[in-house]
Amino acid sequence: MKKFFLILLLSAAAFANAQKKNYAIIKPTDSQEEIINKAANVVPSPRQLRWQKLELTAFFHFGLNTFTNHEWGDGKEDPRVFNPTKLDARQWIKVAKDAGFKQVILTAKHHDGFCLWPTKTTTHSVKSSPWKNGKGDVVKEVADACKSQNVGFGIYLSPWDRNSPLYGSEEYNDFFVKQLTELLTNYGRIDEVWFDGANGEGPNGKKQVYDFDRWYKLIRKLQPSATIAIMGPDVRWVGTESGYGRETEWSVVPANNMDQAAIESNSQQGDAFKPEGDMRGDDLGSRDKIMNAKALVWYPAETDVSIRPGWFYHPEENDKVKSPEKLLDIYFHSVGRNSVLLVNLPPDKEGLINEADIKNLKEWTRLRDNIFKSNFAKGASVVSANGINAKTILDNNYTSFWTTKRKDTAATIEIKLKNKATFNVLMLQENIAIGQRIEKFNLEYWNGTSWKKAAEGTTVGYKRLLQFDPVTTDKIRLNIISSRLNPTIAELGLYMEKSRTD
Ligand code: FUL
Repeated sequence: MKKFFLILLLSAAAFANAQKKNYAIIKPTDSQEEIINKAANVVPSPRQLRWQKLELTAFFHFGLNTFTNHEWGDGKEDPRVFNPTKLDARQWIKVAKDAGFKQVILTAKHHDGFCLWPTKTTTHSVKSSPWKNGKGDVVKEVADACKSQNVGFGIYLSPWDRNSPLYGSEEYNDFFVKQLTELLTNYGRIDEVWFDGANGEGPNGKKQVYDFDRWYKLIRKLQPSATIAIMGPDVRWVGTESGYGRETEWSVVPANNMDQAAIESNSQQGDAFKPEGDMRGDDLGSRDKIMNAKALVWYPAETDVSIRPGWFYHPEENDKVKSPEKLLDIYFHSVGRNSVLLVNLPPDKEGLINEADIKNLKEWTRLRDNIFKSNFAKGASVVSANGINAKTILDNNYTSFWTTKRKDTAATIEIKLKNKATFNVLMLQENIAIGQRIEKFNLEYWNGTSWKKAAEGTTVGYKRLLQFDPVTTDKIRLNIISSRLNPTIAELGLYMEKSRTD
């Protein structure tokens, strides 16, 4: 009998979890407390959670601009200039994988309209180029290299097309759907579709009204596990191309254009949200921001940045590749600020990632490995008076987590290290499958006579990294000062970044 009740209880818990959604509707009658509760219970969809765990993804900007030495083509370029002599997509993927990137995104078509695959929709493609006598397919080569090296594959298809004569008419949406269909059916699994926000004039001076709803439905149908980024409902632009995310980064943000009718019909769930508004403010999701929202949605940040000043390869930028130290700083301020980092590695005219970029990527990887190889908290004893499962914050398993008893939203976790250690980096992870909740925390260390503050922060989310002056101690405590609902910590790490103190 007891067993029966246990099963009943467990399945009730599983049911409650299954009920969790990546959005919440706010009623005009909801109290402030109800709104905060709703925000704390919004969770990523399975595709958003998979994407968040990638941490590092790479962009490949490659196309006619690589050969004309431009950033934006005007659509009038001669496709015959596209002729990479040594193109080897396996090299691109190996370079990316060795640097820790888990997924890549290729510019299948940039604003100039030139298609890197032999599309049936236009002759402005690799088919009209001398490369492989017009028989080549860059999308296929990259997709195949990703499959064989077990790296995720995504496509960038620019809605803005400066070559298509259809641009500016309803037929352009049909044309775009055909291009998307080719890409989503002929290349195996697609993990991300990236729609850029640029929307200028086409060759005949007209602007286009994009039929995003139709495009989203097509992607959901053909590649249901793909995230749709930027001008899409799954992944938000962080708001800058500097590589630096915001200090306080909430993945739950207001969405005032949720389509109620679509939400109510089950089949549409998850597609009912259209991105809107300016993503560049310092604060998108604080209590103040969500108080007046009509709806809340899980809409996490992606930080895109190029390893070079431009997005496309330019030979004169070979000595302007971001240094390993700069890339490390970017890592701390993007992945370490609750976002996924998307670094652009533009292949050169030969069709290879240039040596200058490879050199800095290798050194960046070495710097990261050196810092994160030893967690000084490993094997420590962990106690928290009003918490449960405290030990799990050191079990290297993201799914198990510490949380508080009753309705406590503040707590202290005390950690006694196995040995005295010197460290200057704190890593925290919330279990976002439960929701993003922590609003304020600090880290204190015992200096032999009293507790001293080493670092403090606001949001945590999927991952938070904090750098501080080195401390030597065998006792620390993490104080969760405020949280929207019971906080969770999935993992905690203490590391030493030597290069900062050398
Ligand atoms: C921008 C584009 O205009 C750039 O060329 C680049 O593709 C970047 C990632 O997005 O909006």
